[in-house]
Amino acid sequence: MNQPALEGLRLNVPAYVKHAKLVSWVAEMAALTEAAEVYWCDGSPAEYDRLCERLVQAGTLRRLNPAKRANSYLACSDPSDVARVEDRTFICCEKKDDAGPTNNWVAPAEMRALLQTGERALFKGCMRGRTLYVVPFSMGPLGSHISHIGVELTDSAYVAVSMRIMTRMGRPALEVLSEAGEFVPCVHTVGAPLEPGQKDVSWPCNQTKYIVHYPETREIWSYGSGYGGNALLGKKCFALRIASTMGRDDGWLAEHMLILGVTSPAGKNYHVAAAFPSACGKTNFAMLVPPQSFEGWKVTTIGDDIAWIKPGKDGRLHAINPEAGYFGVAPGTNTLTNPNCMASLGRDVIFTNVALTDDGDVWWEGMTAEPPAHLIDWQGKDWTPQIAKETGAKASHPNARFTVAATNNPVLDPDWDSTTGVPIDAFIFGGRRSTTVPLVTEARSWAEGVYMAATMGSETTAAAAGAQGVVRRDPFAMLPFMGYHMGDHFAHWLAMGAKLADSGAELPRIYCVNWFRKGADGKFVWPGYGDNMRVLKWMLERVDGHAGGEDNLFGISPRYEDITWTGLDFSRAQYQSVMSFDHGAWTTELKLHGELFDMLGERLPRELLSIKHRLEHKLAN
Ligand code: SAT
Ligand code: MN
Repeated sequence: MNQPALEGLRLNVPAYVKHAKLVSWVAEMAALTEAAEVYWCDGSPAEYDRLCERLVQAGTLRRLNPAKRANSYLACSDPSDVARVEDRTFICCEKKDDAGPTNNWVAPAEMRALLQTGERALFKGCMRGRTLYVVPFSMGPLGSHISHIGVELTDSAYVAVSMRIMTRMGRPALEVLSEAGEFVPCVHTVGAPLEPGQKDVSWPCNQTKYIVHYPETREIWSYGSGYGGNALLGKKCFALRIASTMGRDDGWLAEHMLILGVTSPAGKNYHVAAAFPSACGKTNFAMLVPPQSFEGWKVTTIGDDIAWIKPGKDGRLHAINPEAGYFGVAPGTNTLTNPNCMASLGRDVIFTNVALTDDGDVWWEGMTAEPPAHLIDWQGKDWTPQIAKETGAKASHPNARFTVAATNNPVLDPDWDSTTGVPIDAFIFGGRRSTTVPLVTEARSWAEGVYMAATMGSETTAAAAGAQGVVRRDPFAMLPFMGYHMGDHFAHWLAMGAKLADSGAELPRIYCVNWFRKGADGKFVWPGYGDNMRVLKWMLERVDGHAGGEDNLFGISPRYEDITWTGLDFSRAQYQSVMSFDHGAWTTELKLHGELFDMLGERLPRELLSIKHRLEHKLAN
């Protein structure tokens, strides 16, 4: 340990902290990063208010008009720090082969030299002049057997307050940890040390970024970014990349899935988990309002982004939402697309990279049909509809986000905090595809469902830095979030299914959906949003064994008459255009499945290859 740096640095350990290993790790990290002081977050409301006030003083947050958005703030990031950086994200396991071809890999020793131990290691002195916040958190309901504890050390107060919204953060998490409990250590720095007398900027960050995972030792190290999944380490880094490897080792699943509850008019409860890539409408689907004609049907939210799923005592798969808040995409959200979300955003919200109105409220593209006459855009510049027309300037960044507690959601499921989780009836996998993939298909077996999930493709969005609208394979919507070899993940799903089936349990059904087919006019054909309830209802009727359907190439799809159409004018011709199979498009599609399979090589389960051969054979006939 670097003794001179520790001189004069008090660790400020609260009396309630009893975990010796945690304290010594914090001491070690404080020495490495040369933080000016250490502060332990207790997660109290008073602390949240204090840290927010400090961020207002620093210019990171702006307090919004309390008459419009009570206790809410706007943060505007550095223009270079606006999304996850997939090319700077690394899985550092001992063997390259275990990370697989879909991950960036660096040997742990090499990465540790770069970040921690080398002469010019990036974390050495990276918190000079800043406070190191100790942020203990529980992913999942406190004390649940499916939950796990993490501790994030960060030099960003914005991260600390965001973690309070997004997780069960503070003293209660340490109480679960007790004296010797296991936790995932997460170290985060914006990578912008302050020299004595140096003035801070409102969004400190570094052009150099590293989002690093060591799955074998279950550690996370993040350098240079203060934004979203790069910095709120409980989310993608822990709850998906590290947790997926924990799940592989210990017989459970960590998935990029929303979880919703459905209650039928007869009062029957169902639970569905659905995987979609980032910015493809998971939050909207999780808060869906059934159409007016679906009287008596109710949808409730358990989670909007991540599911941890474990076999329960009853042999069924039970899911929890490891998070306690939503970090959702703002643009496009409005009272028609997601009224429950809009209702959640009235108070206690941190908005990031949306626009500021002249009366101290927020606005984003799509919030209202008519934009305000004048705004300050997310980069602090004047914005008017005229300027937008001339320059194409967006008032809010396309990946602008809101951070809000789940408890603000008016349709939060009563079981959202249940320590035993909710039993899953169906899995849904969906990509954003303007062509080729039909509205909905049910897999004929668990293995065919795994095949659907494995070969999913989606057009890229603004949630990640890089080109947008390009179709890429996004298996299980986990491409950017897998902590190990993708082929092994397919095998893990097949093995989980086989084990559950052996125990005599009823397996969840698996569906593939695509809300995003476009017509010749370039517009979406399917109305989506609340009308997705029509598709959901068909699925649940299938689960109950009393809905019709017909075989298509890769599963069973509803016929026009199998869907409830009351209250929607959607013709057979329109239906045909979202359900149709194009022979040429599917020939290409299967070739692309083949490219993915070739890339995964030896670790691709043979079972998926035989399913592909069967599909090719069917297509040829
Ligand atoms: O920035 S996050 O990774 O949290 C959001 C997303 O891409 O889903
Ligand atoms: Mn996500």
